[in-house]
Amino acid sequence: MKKITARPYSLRDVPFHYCPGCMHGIAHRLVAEVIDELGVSGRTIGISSVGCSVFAKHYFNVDMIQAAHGRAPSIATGVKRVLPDRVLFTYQGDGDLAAIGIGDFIHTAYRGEKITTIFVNNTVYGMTGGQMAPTTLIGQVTKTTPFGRSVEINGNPIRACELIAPVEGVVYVERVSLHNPKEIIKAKKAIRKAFEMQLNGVGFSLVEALSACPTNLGLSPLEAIKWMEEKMIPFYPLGVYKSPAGVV
Ligand SMILES: Cc1ncc(C[n+]2csc(CCOP(=O)(O)OP(=O)(O)O)c2C)c(N)n1
Ligand code: SF4
Repeated sequence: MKKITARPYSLRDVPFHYCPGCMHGIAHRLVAEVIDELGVSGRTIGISSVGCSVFAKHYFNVDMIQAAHGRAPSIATGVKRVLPDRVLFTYQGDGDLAAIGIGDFIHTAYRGEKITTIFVNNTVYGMTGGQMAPTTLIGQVTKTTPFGRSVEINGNPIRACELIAPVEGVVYVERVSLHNPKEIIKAKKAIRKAFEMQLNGVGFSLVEALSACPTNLGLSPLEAIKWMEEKMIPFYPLGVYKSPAGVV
């Protein structure tokens, strides 16, 4: 019988702890497949952040370091500078990257560090029970915004791709979504390109993957996918925000 799919070598055979409908597991698999395809599992170091993906270190079959909240890009910077032949990626949620870690993220981008950031944006703090994140949509109800996020009180959501795409030293920025198979295929291509940029020594690369947190949205997995299509993607448009000439 022809084998058409298998667990990637770079993903351990350990059950995920994620809730039904969570897309962290999809993102993990895509990253693992790309690491396998590029043949770099032996020299890849991932930095897991603080959030629901804190256990990413148990799932990826590559060397992993656990960062304190928001500090993953700074740790990746240090490791990459000491071991420049390694492939460094950070795996961060939106609370981690865009709240306490926004300084580390922006300075890493401005320094043009040759690392790759995988940023899973689900518009809430998943792990800690659904508080407002910097990415929470205007009007979105969360534990700490029971009347919906208000621009007057809470300010505007942060769009990470748009924020760092213009920065020199940032070479590749793409926003993808994990809500259906077609978009998941595109997401994998984006992750692969981001890793390739690093392997070619060009500069900082970012892939923002839109994702759902059905648990904290209070929706079923299918309802959460619909919510992403109707509310999230219009606010966070998908596409390539920066890419070197000739790279499509
Ligand atoms: C300095 C610090 N502040 C706050 C926390 C509490 N905390 C842990 S995870 C988390 C939310 C992470 O959410 P996000 O990055 O969006 O990831 P998700 O769980 O949604 O995947 C928070 C606030 C912490 N551990 N350390
Ligand atoms: S709380 Fe949300 S982000 Fe965390 S595992 Fe559950 S669905 Fe995923």
